[in-house]
Amino acid sequence: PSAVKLSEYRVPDFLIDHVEMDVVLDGPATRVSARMSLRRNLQGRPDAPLILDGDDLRLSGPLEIDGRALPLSDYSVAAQSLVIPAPPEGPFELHLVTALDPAANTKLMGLYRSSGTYCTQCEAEGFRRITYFLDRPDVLATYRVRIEADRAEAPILLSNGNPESAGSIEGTDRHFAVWHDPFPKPSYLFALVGGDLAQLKDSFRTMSGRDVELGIYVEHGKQDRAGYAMDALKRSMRWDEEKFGREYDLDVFNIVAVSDFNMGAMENKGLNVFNDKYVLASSDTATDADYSGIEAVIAHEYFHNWTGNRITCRDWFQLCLKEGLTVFRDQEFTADMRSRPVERISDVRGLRAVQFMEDAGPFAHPVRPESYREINNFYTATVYEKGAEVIRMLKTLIGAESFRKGMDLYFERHDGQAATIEQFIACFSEASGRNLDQFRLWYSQAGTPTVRAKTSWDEAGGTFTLELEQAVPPTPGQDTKKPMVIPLAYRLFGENGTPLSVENSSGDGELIVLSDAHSRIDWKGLPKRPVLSLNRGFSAAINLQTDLPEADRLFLARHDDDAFNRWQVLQTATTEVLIKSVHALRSTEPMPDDAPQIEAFAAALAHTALDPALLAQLLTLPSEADLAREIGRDVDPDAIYNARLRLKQSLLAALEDDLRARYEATSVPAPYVPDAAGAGRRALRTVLLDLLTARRDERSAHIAYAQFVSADNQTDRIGALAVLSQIESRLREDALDAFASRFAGDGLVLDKWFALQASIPEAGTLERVQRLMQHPDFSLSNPNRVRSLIGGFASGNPTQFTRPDGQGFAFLADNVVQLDRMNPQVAARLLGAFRTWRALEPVRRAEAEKALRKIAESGSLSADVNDLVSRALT
Ligand code: BAL
Ligand code: ZN
Repeated sequence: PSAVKLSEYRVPDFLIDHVEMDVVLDGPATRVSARMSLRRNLQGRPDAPLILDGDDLRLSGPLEIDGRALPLSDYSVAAQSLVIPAPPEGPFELHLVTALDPAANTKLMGLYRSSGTYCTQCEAEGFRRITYFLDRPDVLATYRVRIEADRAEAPILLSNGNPESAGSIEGTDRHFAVWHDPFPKPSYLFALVGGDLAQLKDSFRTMSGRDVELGIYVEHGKQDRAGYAMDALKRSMRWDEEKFGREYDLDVFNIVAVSDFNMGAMENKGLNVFNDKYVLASSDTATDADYSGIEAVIAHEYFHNWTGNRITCRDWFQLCLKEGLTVFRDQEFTADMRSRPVERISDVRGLRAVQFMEDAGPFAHPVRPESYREINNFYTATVYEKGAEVIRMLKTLIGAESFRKGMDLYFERHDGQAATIEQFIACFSEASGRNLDQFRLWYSQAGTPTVRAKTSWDEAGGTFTLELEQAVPPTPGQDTKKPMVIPLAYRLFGENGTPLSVENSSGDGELIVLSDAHSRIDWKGLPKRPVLSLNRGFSAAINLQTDLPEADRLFLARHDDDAFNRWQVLQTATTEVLIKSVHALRSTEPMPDDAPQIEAFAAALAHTALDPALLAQLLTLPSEADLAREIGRDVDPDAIYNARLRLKQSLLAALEDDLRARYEATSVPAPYVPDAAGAGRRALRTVLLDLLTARRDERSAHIAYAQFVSADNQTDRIGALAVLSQIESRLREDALDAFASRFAGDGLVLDKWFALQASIPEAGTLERVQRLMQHPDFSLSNPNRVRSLIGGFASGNPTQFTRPDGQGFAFLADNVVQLDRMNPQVAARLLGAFRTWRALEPVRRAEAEKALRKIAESGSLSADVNDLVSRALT
């Protein structure tokens, strides 16, 4: 398909004000009747034909306009479109019926079946697989939906909005329900569910005193795993009222969990459909990470009700308008619910591991892309996570008060509209009185800016100087870049760690706004050289290179009152040592001295007052992916793996007693509670276990195995199994077998088991993964299973996926091609593992290219896969 371009946006020629749908769920004979109230858009082209979008559709029966069948000569219909060259001039009602077979819909877009339940996924372009429509986000309509189904097969019938009526169909075993959504919405927010599901009920009283009925629907027998999601939902509803003044607007809010879902979840108006991974949790089945994932995704989808649904996107180029903003909101929610610094560290870790990688490779694109060939490929870390960072930078730049004013103005001005980034930013310009034209480059320029910081001290004049230099690297289609607006939060510290309150020459409080390519800031009248803490809290999403002397780093590690930067200085120092080790392992250079790392880790371990969650972050080495990104070219994943293992072994040799003592202290006999404090303690436990077992010998295996068998919750169990799975031993296989028998049939839990095995850094892993594909609980048609096993191998096993013999790449290529025939979206996602292939050393790089070419040449590929493969190869 040809590229869709932002510059070619045109308003729709027709509008749809209201839709009456009648959906008869009847297996392969499912029928959808749609009556659309259409009118010409006065802003559109006056003589334009009516062109409705379709995808793989079959019309059943004649087309009617205002109750009269339209002669065949007056329209043309194909699987992908329906064209009426000369529709009536005034408003009219178009009626059409489509015939669907939901069970045959393996793409999981449109109306499909998951474990027998009828469900839908329409974002971005799935509604056109249900009926012919103006399937674009700037066409907003109200909907009334009647659903009819067999009562035994589908006792639960749900759609968007409020329930209007329900009843039996006389003389049959069938029944119906009618739902009405009074809020105009784009078709991508349409949803419908029909199935035999259990319901967890609750209610919420809004800030204005309205009672909202809440329902979470899950497979029978799993209701007791939905309690945490319900609690998270109520907390999200309250938080949005308190922090953003946003109240829920319908009488009901329903969530349905399904086991086959391409995304994490979907924010359909009043009826969120979820991947069950983000709903179901019990202490026996879910880890702390699962619980916090549920909390975040429940919040995210709920927050979309205002940022996404009440105000939606004009077109798909504006995806970050709702996604970046809503990720920002869910991150803030988590920070309020849990520990703010720990949330920040983990968000930044995630950003660097995925988005910075994306920004540095062939898939780099602006937060607001300017062209696409397949929109499904733009649900990326750049649009979501970098999009959230842009909002955070905006808030830092204009201040919390102006930010809230801007949000209020945005809600007030654009409620009910399909908006753009320009309109969004204009609200903040007005609220703050600040010109944000240059700031908007964050939306249009791809690539992660690098800022170099150089400090100097003039003893005689008491002046401390910071010189800053910024550059944005070239990315596909963007060779040269303009300087960005980079908000750098900072603090100067004097002796003993006291913050100094001294104005800088730019006069912006403890914030430097870098907007030129070069900039110089002076602090005058200082008695001694201060220590600078820069980019505090990761205020700007940049690569920062500083010339901090070792003494300043040690000082900051001890005294910085920004926990993020305390973590960052240790990460930076550890990264440098590890990179030196990587070079040494690949040459005859001597190995670097680990003593400073050992000292820093010892100091952290000795700090008993530290939040265990923060200590866990401090003791976690930069990941293999982090190191690969920092190295940037000629990457040898084996050397990176060995450098990390070697450092862990040195830390263990020097600190074994301290590590063991801290490890033992993390074991408390209290019952499992999935709260932040307990999660922090358990996270620390697993990090310490990983260090304690760094020798990877039989004794190490026993230590990990002991935690595995004694664990009374899934976090400790999986933590132990993850560590044990890295150690080649009989105990590992025993533990893996025990886990598999205990959770046989529970795909969601076995996903962890699949992923762990896929990540084993050993030559036998590829064969193991191939064997696991035959496991009775594995299925290529279930996206979660595919992501765990195949995705776990491709994205979670740097040494084996990139095997120098190319077998890892070839395995992925074969599976992508096979999966593409079934579910292009899931197939394309797997190709994300190739985002850094060009940075590999030459042997691996050549093998990666071979695999990509093999995919490219394998014949009829979906638009999704075709787009990514060709971008990867350009
Ligand atoms: N809108 C797709 C899923 C999400 O970002 O919420
Ligand atoms: Zn979202």
